[in-house]
Order: sequence, then structure tokens, then C-alpha cells
Amino acid sequence: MIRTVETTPYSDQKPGTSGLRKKVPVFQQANYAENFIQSVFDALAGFSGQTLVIGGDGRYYNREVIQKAVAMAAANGFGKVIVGQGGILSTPAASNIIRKYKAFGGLILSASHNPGGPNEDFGIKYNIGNGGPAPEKITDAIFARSKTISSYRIADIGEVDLDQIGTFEAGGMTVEVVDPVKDYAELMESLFDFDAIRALFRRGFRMAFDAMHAVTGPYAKEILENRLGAPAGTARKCVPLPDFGGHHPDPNLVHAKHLYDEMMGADAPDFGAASDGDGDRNLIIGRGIFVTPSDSLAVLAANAHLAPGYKGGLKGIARSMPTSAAADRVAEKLGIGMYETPTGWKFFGNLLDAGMATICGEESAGTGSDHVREKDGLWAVLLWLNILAVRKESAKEIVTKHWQTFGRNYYSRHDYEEVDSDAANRLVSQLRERLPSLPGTEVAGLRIENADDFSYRDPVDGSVSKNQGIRVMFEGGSRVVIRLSGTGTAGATLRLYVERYEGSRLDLDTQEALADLVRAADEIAGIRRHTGRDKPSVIT
Ligand code: G16
Repeated sequence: MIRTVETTPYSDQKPGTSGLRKKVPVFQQANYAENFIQSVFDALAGFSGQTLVIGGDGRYYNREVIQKAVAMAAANGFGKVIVGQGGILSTPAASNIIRKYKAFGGLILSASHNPGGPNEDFGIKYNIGNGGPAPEKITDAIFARSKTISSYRIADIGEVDLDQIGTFEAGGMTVEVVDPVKDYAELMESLFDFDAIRALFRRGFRMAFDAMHAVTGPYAKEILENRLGAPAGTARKCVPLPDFGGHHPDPNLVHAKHLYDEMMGADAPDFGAASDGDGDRNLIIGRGIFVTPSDSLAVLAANAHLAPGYKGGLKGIARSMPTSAAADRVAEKLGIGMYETPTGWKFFGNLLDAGMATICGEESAGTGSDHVREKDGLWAVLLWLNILAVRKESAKEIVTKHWQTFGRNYYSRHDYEEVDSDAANRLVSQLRERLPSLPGTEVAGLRIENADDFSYRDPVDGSVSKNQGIRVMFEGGSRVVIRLSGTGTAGATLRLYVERYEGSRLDLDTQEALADLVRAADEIAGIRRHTGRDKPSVIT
């Protein structure tokens, strides 16, 4: 039986950089998740009888919302849902399944790298038929609908069994529960030289992969240990837990510090990596060297042809604006297109669909390619492994040679988390007003060449996205970028991105190399004055 349930709108269901993210108690309010899911369906057209993919990262409240989503999909006329066993699908695996089985779209339940648990974060994101995050025109329509919604439709189908792989009928709709790993593992085998990587492990290569008790665990175990022959124990913390073991599943130098320390230690493995809550981010640490996501993008782009899936070369490279320009130098050398987009993987979708870019990356630990339409943590790790297996050099040697060829973009991001939202907005609006007066002036001994608020015109569909981050460019190619995060769930997170290019001085300490730029940023934007903080909460 299909029920139409009356509801009243919530005013705060505006999707951020990557879907709707809120604390679990917010999602647990009466009809909160239902309102948002119905708003998604109402913003779409033409899905009657079509397939919807549903899966999540296993965090607290995942199973409950999946049950609601399945029952609502049935009531709204979908012909079939494909659900990952146990409600599990990593974000890149969901993207792959949407594409492979030509689904209409998918609901991905995740708050990515944010913590999980009864009082932590939850999220819902809609992906379109190309497998990628819905573009702004759809997320705007979802938000508009959420403000006027008065009812939702749900089928009385009871609790469906998500734990058995198989196909059954529920509410007039087909439900297929699938192995979350199989299709994804096959895709990886089609892209990378598994024989070469197997031989690498046979030569005694040691690796530490930290799944952070998040969704990548089962994928890493199957691919690294079962298919590639890495010794048991290579993949660690592989059981996804609803609270990620009480930690932030954020693969950065703060939340994966234990891995960093191990990789810098005397008996370090050859290669260390980690991924986040929903499996789309990656952390790469070679023995004795942390590889920034921006550098990783550049190294992967320069060496991708060594993997079978990319042996024909790249069509182009895309990066988000705050990501360092290291990849730009690779694109220039390869003579291919380079695209600079706003923060948010959704902005890469059109470039990938149009065949203008093959590899994309972001400073926020995201790298991926045209194999899916999401960033992909394990994909990045496997491409690194493929390159290490072919070049037979260490990660440190590969990165050092890369800098010797292209120069080095010293890069760091300083985050001020849970800042008072009014103070953060005031900082940004005052800085925006000052922009026209900045060029030609000198701050902290540095001369400002240009300053603007980044605006992007999508070269494929012509859509324009304004106010995507304030850039202050200095003479000599250094720059600072300031923007507010679109993924936090408490207060505002102010991000300061700092970058300096050096052609030949390649072994400076990163924070020392950037210190004058950090001072300049504070002088220009009044970060300490506005936030009341004397230092960032996280430096990556
Ligand atoms: C999401 C987006 C990324 C973005 C990141 C940080 O990643 O998909 O494109 O770079 O958030 O965004 P912000 O700076 O606005 O917080 P994820 O892994 O959280 O889905």
C-alpha cells in the first residue's frame, strides 16, 4: 500500500559542497530525511520504471535511512533499486554501479570524512545518471522544493532484508541487493596492471593501508590482499563501524597521524595510504615523504600512461581552484588542456562527460578519472602502486624527480573550524570589498599583483558559478586563497590555502617556506581579529 503523508517544510535543507550534511539528531527529526528524499524525487522527472542505486558508508543511521529511501522509491514509481549488501557502497563504487547498470541516478548516504555516531554527522547526496554529483541546477531545485513540500509518498513494505545478496519484489518494485565490492574490483582490474603490482608485492614491497574503520575496508581487503597478493594485515581497520571507531575518518595528517609517524619511522613500510568515510578521498605517504594531494595529482597525471587504462595518454587535466598549480605544469608539458573549477567534484562532471579531461584532483585529498564521476580513494592508491611497480623507484624518488623536472609548489591549507558564522561571513564580505584596492600594494614584504573572487564559466554548458573563493596573487606566482567550507555541520570553517612556487629550492620546510604568505593573509583578511583564534585548528 502506498501512503501519502502530510509534512511541513524545514528551512535548512540546502545541499552544500557535497549534498545535505547535518548532525544525526537533525536528520532524526520527524520527516526530516523523508522531506529531503521526496524533494529530490520532486526535483527530477522521467524516472518512472527506472533504476535507482542506493548505498552508504555504513555510518550511524545508514540502515534506517536506506529503509526509508527504498520504501519511498517504490512509492514514487521507480521500477528497481540496486542496494549494496548491508547498505554499504563506497561513493566511487556507487558511481560505477549507476554507470554500469545505466541507472537513472543514485542516493548516496554519507557525510564523507566527518565523524559518525548518534550525535555526529549524516548526509544524503543525489547523483545523476552519469554517476556524478547532481549539478547546481538540480541541487537548487531540490532546495526550492524542500521549502514548500507538504507531503511525501512511502510504500508500506516493512523492513527489507539488506543482508542477503539477491533479488526480490517489494511494493511493486524490484530490489536487488548486490555485492558492494565485485563490480568495483573488476573496474580496477580493467584499468591497472595487476600482474605488475602482484610482482611488486612478491619482491617484498611492504604497504600499510588504513581504512579507518570506514567503507573502504572490504574493498581494500579484496583488492590489495585477495587479488594483488599483498600480505595479510596490509589493509588495516577494515571493518566499517557506525562510529568509525570513535575517530574522524579523515585521511589527513591530523586524523591519520599514526600512519604518518609510522611512515617517517626507522622501519617504515615502502608505501602508506588511507581513505575516508565514504572511500572517495586518499592520503599518500611514501617512506619518509608525505605527498600533498596537489603534488599527487601532478605526479599521477605525469605518469598515468604507465597504467594500461591510460596508456593512450590524457585528454586534459582538471583541478579545483584552491588546488596548487603543480598539475598545470604537467598539462603544459604534455600539451593538453588544463581546467580550473570551483571546489566540488560536481564541477568536473561536464568536463569528463565531454572528453575534455581524463584526470581530476582537489587539494582536499580527492583524485579521480573518467572511469567514474566521483573522486576515488582506492583508484588513486592503485595508480600509485602501478607507477611504483613499473618505475621500480620509491615514492620519494619519484616525487623528488618530479620536482626536479617541474619545480615545486609548496602548499598548505590552514583550517579554522567551528568559527562563529557571522564573524566568518563578516571577514569574507569585508575582504571582498577591499579586493579592488589591493593590487599594487605591499603586505608583509610581498607585492600584490592581482586579487579577485573566483568565478567559473562551465565551458560545456555555459553555466556561471560566482563567489567561489577569494584569491590574492603575489608577484612571482605565490598566492593565498580564502573561502568558507561548504561541508561543515557546526558554525563555519574558514579555509586558508597558501601556495608558493620554487623552481630550484626544493627541500625547504613547507610551513617555513609559506610563513610570510600566512602573515600576509592575516594582514589582508584579519583572520585572527575576526575569528578570535591565534592559530588554525588543522594544518594539512
Ligand atoms: C567534498 C567535495 C569536494 C570538496 C570537499 C571540501 O568532498 O566533494 O569536491 O573539495 O568536499 O569542500 P569544502 O572545502 O567546501 O569543505 P567530500 O569528500 O567531503 O565529499
